[in-house]
Amino acid sequence: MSKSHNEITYKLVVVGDGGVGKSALTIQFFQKLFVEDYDPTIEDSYIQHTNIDGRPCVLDVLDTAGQEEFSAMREQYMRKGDGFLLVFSVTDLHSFQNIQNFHTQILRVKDRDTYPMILVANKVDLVQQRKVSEDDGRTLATRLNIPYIETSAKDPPINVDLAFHEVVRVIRQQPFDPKQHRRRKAKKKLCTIL
Ligand SMILES: Nc1nc2c(ncn2[C@@H]2O[C@H](COP(=O)(O)OP(=O)(O)OP(=O)(O)O)[C@@H](O)[C@H]2O)c(=O)[nH]1
Ligand SMILES: [Mg+2]
Repeated sequence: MSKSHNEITYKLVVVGDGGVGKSALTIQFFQKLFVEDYDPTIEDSYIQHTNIDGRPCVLDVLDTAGQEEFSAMREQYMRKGDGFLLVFSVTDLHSFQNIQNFHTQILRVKDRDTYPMILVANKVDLVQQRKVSEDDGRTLATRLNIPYIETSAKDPPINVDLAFHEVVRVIRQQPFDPKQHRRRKAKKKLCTIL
């Protein structure tokens, strides 16, 4: 999080397996249109001034690559994120099973026990092809202790704005981080000694 002119910038990172709809969700949120074609992402970023719960802010969203061949870039973008959308497709069981790995890797990179994240079950419009039930999704979210949101990036969109706004709410609810405070204090002390 950074602050300038009284406007906080939230860096949000969208992660999940290839083809689950990370780009479709991000583009639906920023441009209000559904991208029908699948064009695998390497890395894209979007920025927008907005207002969430009456408080102006800037959303800086990183749409990441889900394809395995780009997985080496993961640690780097994970380090930068203030909050994460962990996306799976309800039509793809493997993408659901992989959520745990993304969750574990984020906590390891952040060196924390918890971090602002939400679980996003996308493509809920594809009712006939659904492989992961809402119950299974909610159970995983409860186990990870993060909010659960079912979305569709297709028109008419379902819960797309809600998903992005919810991560910001989770970031805002974060208690004061004593670890960062300690580090800053320690630095100050060192300067006085010098
Ligand atoms: N029906 C339906 N199709 C979707 C939805 N979201 C994405 N898709 C389609 O699924 C395909 C893959 O979507 P992308 O958004 O490109 O997937 P991605 O997660 O960004 O994939 P990578 O960039 O490779 O990681 C595209 O053809 C989209 O149109 C959705 O909510 N419903
Ligand atoms: Mg993409």
